[in-house]
Amino acid sequence: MSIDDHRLLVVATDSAAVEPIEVDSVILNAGERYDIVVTANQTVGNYWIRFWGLAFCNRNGVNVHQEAILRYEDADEELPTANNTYLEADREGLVLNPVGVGHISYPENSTVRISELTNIDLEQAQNITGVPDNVTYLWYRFNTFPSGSYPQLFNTTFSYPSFPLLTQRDSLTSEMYCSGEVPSDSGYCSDGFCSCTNILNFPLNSLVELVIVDLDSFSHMDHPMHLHGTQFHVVAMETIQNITLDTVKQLNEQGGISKKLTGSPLKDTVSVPVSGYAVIRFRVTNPGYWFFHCHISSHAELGMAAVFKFGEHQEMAPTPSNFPTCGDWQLPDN
Ligand SMILES: [Cu+2]
Repeated sequence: MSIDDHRLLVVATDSAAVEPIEVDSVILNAGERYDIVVTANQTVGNYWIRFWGLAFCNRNGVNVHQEAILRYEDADEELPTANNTYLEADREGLVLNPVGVGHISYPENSTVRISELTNIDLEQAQNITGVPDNVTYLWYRFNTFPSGSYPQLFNTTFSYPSFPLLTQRDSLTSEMYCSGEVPSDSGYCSDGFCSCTNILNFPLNSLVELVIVDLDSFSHMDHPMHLHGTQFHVVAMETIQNITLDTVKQLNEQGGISKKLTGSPLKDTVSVPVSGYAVIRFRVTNPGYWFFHCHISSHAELGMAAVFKFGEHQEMAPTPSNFPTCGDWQLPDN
């Protein structure tokens, strides 16, 4: 997203203030939000506000673009004179939140990654310093089966539970879900395709470090991973050539990932670098079952998701008495 002849002062993302940073364009992956301030300091006139589709919106000759008009007071009611083609929207200069690093060539020093932003929202900031109580490597890739290609966390497709986990948690039994990596000879897999309701446990008040790793060599896209129930700090992100899970694990265990543990930006959706990783940290304070998923709707629909269980059942808000349950709705007589 960019505005002709104007720069964008980004002041917040995903509802948390950041140290203002002036850029020429910002890339919004699915689910992300940015607050920007625009100074109308140009000649009175009309200027294109340009939206340039990437990933799915820039494939097989599909070049989605859209424009709006920034019209100054006293400007004529006419269209801006500049062309408004797809390629015209490729704004030069500094871009915040680049996608496809390693696949799209950006000029040197022309990108700012989210992890380089600085949080100034002290009210929402979490204390994430110290040794995490829990370090989880959450990795994904596309896997191809006779029925098609699936973006899978832990080589496993999330299957949606048949009832809401929070309000009907007493009905949940251990054979209804899996947790993390699933053995390929388990009952959740057949012909190499694994599917289950994946629930990861995080104790209340624990400090979690989640290392989200993209092992994909199929789609070359940055997946916007979105967590419900809490914001998180994005403390590091990087692109790695010939990435493997072990490389990232070793790097992290040997202290080879430099992390911003104070002042790192708060987000609820992080665009994970393709063939790379994002390290996020958060403090578990909001008991419940919370959905974690790729915010590209088709990927979430295909099961690129997991559920985070924060705290134990008795620590979660009680279900109101007579609360509706799945399947108890009756068709009215008429
Ligand atoms: Cu995705």
